[in-house]
Parts: sequence; structure tokens; C-alpha cells
Amino acid sequence: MATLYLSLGTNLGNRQNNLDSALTLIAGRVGTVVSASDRIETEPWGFESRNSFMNMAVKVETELSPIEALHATQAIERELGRSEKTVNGQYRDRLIDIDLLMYLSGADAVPVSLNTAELTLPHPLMRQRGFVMKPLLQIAPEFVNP
Ligand code: PH2
Ligand code: MG
Ligand code: MG
Repeated sequence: MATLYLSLGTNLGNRQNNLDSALTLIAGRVGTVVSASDRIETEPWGFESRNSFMNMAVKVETELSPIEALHATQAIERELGRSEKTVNGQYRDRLIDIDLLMYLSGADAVPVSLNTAELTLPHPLMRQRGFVMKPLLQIAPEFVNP
């Protein structure tokens, strides 16, 4: 058993429905959603767009490994209609984005560090991003300023 923190974001279509659908699929395939933050409206960070985001964070108890969890969340993104992620290295508007923030292994919650071409844990940019940290700190106050 492990604890996984995810960041969810959407800035296209019906954003509340996109988050609802993602949460349902996460609960079915990744694990038990044990807490969910408020949904916050945020301005696009790192690219220009007229479409503002809805962001939230969730805590999931999972039996999946980090890579399995990555593949499961990528499949959910595709099924909810996410197409390409970046174009020429630029972020794009998206129906849903699910990012792995932190993976804590076992009952003693040991943080997993991973640095592969496919996945880096903890998420390398999360502490620079208010749209990630604000919801995350609501559900994981223990992660304030280590
Ligand atoms: N995601 C990005 C880039 N910029 N800005 C906001 N406000 N919310 C996001 O979820 C977001 C972003 C890359 O995934
Ligand atoms: Mg992202
Ligand atoms: Mg992503």
C-alpha cells in the first residue's frame, strides 16, 4: 500500500465535469481517493491562454507502483480526450491533466525519489507552482516547507 498525491488541472470544456470524470476513473483504477482539495480557479502558468484553469489535488491510497500509476493516469487522460501535451515545447490548453506529485511507500510513508526519462518523483516543479501547492497544502499540511 502506498499514498499518492496527484494534481489535476483542466482549462477546456466543462471543467467541473472533467474533474468529476477524472476522479471517478482514478477511484476505479488507481485506488481509494481518501481526500480531495477544493477546486480553485487559476490563471494559466507558463503559457498564454484566454482559458483559465480549475486545479485541485487529491490523495489516493494505491496498490500500484509509481510507473503503473503513471500509465493508469495517462490512460485516463487519453480516454477523457486529452490529445498532445505540448507543441514545440509549449504548454497547451487541455481537457484534463493528471500529474503525479509525490509517492509515499508503505505504512511508514517513505517518500519515493525517482528520476527516469518517463517519470520524476517528487514532481520537480511542484514547489514553484501555486496552482499545485495551494490545493496540496489543504490536504497535506505536513508538506509545508520541509
Ligand atoms: N498546467 C501546466 C502549465 N500551466 N497553469 C495552471 N494555472 N494550471 C495548470 O494545471 C497548469 C498551468 C502544465 O501541465
Ligand atoms: Mg501538468
Ligand atoms: Mg501532465
